[in-house]
Amino acid sequence: MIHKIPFFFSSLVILLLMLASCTTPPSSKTPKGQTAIIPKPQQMSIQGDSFLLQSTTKIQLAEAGADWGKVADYLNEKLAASTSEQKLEVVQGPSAKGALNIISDATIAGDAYRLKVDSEQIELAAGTPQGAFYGLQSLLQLMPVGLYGTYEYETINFKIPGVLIEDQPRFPYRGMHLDVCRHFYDVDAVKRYIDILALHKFNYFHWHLTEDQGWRMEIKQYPKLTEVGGFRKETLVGHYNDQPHQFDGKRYGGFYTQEQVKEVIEYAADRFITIIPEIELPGHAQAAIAAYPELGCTGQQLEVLTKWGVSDNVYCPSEETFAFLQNVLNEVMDLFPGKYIHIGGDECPKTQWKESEFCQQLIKKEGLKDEYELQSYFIRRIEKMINARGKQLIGWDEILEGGLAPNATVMSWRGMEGGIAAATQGHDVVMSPTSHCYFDYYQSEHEEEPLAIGGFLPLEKVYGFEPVPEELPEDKQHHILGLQANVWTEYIPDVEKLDYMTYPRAMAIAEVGWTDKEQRSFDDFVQRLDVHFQRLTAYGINAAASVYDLNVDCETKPGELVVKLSANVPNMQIRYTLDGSSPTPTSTLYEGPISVGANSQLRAAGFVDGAQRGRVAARDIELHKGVGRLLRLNHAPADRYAAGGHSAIFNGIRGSSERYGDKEWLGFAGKDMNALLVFDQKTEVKGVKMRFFKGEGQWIYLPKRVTIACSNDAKGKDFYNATVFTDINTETKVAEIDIPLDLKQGVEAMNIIAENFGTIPDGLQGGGHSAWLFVDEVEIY
Ligand code: TNX
Repeated sequence: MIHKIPFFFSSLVILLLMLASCTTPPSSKTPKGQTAIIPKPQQMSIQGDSFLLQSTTKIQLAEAGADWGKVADYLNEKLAASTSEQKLEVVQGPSAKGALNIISDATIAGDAYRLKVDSEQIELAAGTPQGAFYGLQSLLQLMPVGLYGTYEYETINFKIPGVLIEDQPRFPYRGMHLDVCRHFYDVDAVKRYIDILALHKFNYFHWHLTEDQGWRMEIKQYPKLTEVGGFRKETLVGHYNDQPHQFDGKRYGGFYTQEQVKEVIEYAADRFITIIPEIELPGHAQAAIAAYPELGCTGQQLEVLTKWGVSDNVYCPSEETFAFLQNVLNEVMDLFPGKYIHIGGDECPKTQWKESEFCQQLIKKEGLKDEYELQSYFIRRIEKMINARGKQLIGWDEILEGGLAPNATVMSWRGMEGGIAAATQGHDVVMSPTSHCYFDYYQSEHEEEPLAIGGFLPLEKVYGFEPVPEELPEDKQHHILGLQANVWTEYIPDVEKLDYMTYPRAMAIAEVGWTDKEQRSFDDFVQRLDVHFQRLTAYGINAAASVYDLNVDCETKPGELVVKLSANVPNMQIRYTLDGSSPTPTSTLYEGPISVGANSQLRAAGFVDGAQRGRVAARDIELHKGVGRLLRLNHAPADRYAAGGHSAIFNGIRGSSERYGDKEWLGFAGKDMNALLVFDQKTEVKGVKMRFFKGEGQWIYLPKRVTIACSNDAKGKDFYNATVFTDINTETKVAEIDIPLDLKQGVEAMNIIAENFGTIPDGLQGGGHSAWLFVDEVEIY
């Protein structure tokens, strides 16, 4: 039986429901938020009554010594900022009832801590001030979320739930990196970055200070490094792949004085974070060579690089260069108290060393095999300088090439392999592979994602990172010190975008670094993140909400498309429309794959408690004659560019006109696209439309020609009537072609071939390699 509700009444109900959903802040129902700690503690139980922290509560410090004081100071700083400048009195002495007691307990090892909250007192016990600092971070996350903000409360009056937490980090190295060279971040921005690291129990900040595009740290002995090397005349606009390159014509730069560097080092030390400075060598050094041309191999006067990529201009391994680097490193080591000095070592082209007579003679004189061994010679000499000062060299995994320096620590970025090789040789390793740790990569497939360097690294993938490779023998595993995520800033010009790219992915890295594997679950993480987002918002952080976007996967059937929608977070309702209208809390509820049998405009979004979370996913579906008719592709596309399956180019959905990494584009490495389509009856075909991506900077070329042949054989044999289409070109990133065909009499099968460009000419990006061919929708009409 169907009950009919009068129209005005049902509309009223809908209106009320919508109003209710709009006015309900997501925070109102989250008392669980008070125990949403990131990174998740190893052991935590909620027990007993809560403690009321008030302005009269005292901090009872059981141990003297400045570093214990830092823990109390940090808490007071946060309290003062989030209230009207209120602080707690700090008293030296043994534990007392009613107080927040910070206790030094020698039985607690390493950086572990124990936090016990009950109605009578708070007991924060640790073996070291650093451990107590981590306990304090957990305590802060038990307080209301506004504690991360500014002037959110009048007074200190916070209810803290009764808990017992026993916690310690999984890895001794938990790092985040920031490239301040491609784009410059001033002292305040760097301090803010460091503070957020502290909130998440990171203990290393890798400060990437020198690059081709800018030298950012004052060196007293070489003032031109910052005067000249600190500024570039202009900067590339848009993506490196957009050809021809265009520039903004604006001088850009900046640097830190040594006084400012000291200030940042102290700020980090107050948060138990060690800074690792990176002074890049022998490559990525064009800014230094622009300042002092004698450091290069050609002696040529260069300018600070204005575009991204890898420069051929590298240091010449001359005595003059080594003396320069010795002096620079001495000033760096005078300032930075930590044990590690990062010397880069990555992406050093050997072109100029091959051509330089000096380098060739040096290779002979030192009995080296080639330029790779020359690089290793270079690094070994630098290592001696660093070791002589009691410090340790750390470098990117290229420092393995030509032989590793005896005491070096390796940062493995091109994958896990470099790390495995180094650990096998008995060297320490920090894992930082592009696959899981590069926050300059895209984090969502959504069309509106801001420009990124490329790649695809969603939050769940970051969270799934395992830094200790299974294949590494157990007795070598202790060499994996931990992990680090990198924020390269070619496409990150300001703090707002820096936030967007870094958070919440950095929180996932924090948890992988801190919490044991067995304790972690992504679903649980995103639930805590829901609350954590409120803290980040209070702090003023522009974190990405991409995790709330939906995933859209399609499967083709003859003349039909089956669309699967899924959310990345639990407890999300998916609602959709097929008429192009925006989904609302009352749109059709997604309950399983949708069979789309007619042209439609799918719009879908996720809802939690009636409120939309994340963006609307939009797919315009045009069920042309080729949908579901693909019999096979005669050459397979590359796995990493076939996320939507082989039939993605015959599914009725067009991919992005800006990016080729989505589920609609197929990428063929050095191969043709050769598709065989079979219809289940004679079909009239009026033509074929096709889309190809052009990104010559990334080796992606348009096809030489397209050939279409027809067959009257139901199995796809005996082709005839080949139509050839050439001169494919475009001013934009995507070439769209339309090939009219006169096949009124109908065909049973078609063979469509887009011919790969072939070998890229010398002198161009990727010269000598075979080109990529990227194909999107092939529409048969
Ligand atoms: C490679 S990672 C680089 C950086 C770039 C980065 C962009 C590494 C050691 N070198 O110079 O900024 O790729 O993802």
